[in-house]
Amino acid sequence: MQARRREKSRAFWWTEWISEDLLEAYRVERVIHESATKYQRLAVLETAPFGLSLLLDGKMQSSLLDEHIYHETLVHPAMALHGDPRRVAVIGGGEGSALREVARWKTVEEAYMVDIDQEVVELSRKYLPQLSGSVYEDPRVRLVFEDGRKWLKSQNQGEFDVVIVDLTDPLEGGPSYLLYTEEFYKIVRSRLSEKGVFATQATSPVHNTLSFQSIKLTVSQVFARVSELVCFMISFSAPWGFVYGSARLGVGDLSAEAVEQVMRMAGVDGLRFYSGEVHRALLELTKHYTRLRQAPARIIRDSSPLFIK
Ligand code: SPD
Repeated sequence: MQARRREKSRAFWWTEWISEDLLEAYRVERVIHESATKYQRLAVLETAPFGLSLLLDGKMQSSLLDEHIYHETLVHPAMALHGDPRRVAVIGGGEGSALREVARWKTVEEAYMVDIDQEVVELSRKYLPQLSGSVYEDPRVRLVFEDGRKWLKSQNQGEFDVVIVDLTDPLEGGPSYLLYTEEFYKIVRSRLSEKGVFATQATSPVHNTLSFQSIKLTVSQVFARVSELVCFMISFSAPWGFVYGSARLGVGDLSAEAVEQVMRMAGVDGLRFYSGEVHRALLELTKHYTRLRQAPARIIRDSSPLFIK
């Protein structure tokens, strides 16, 4: 009892802006690690509601409670839309979870993960090894520490089947806001093969409405077909949006059976959230969430980036 009381007394409340109208507080049991990398502030916290968690610039990125919901929804619909992804690039995604999901596809021959911040990758491996699992031992995996936009630009045209963009939110002064612009999406499209598919995290359609709608509008300037999915992220305290771009198909064109079949053919297993049925359920929820709040949207450009709080 005595020990439990002492333990509790070290706990404190962490506050995090969800939007400029919403500040959240959650209990932190223990700070495992805190440092400033070359690009951002990094914290690994044992939180009471979400378990062990990685935060960048004060914002939740991945918690053991539900990171699989985010990463499975980001990666698998894009891979399923392509159907036979062989060369895949993850831009960002430093804790390794998106790469872990890509590697479930046996069709994949080469999977790049390109993160500007080597320290995020190293500290995640040290303090949150559950997130990357054994993915860095996979011979198909290539790790690159470089600005994702610069790196993608240096690749050949039509090189990738799927490009997954797994970033921190577009924060003013942060390392990722120039990877939400029309100029960046043009680079992505040109490095995708004809049937290539692109997926990006797209902030919350409910709490960051202008940002979500603007990301969608900006992607639609570049890709013929743009679609979206929303899932509820417990540790972000928000419904969370993902936008997919391609030449032809959108996520709404995939039936539950088609998703199951393509994943079976590709030997995908071990998923904890996503399935054909969940895909269809998310489409229904997405309509609901995106109807809840509407906002004007604008095209995001390098010269007029968009920031959230
Ligand atoms: N509000 C937090 C949003 C974080 C989005 N990116 C998470 C990246 C995890 N790989």
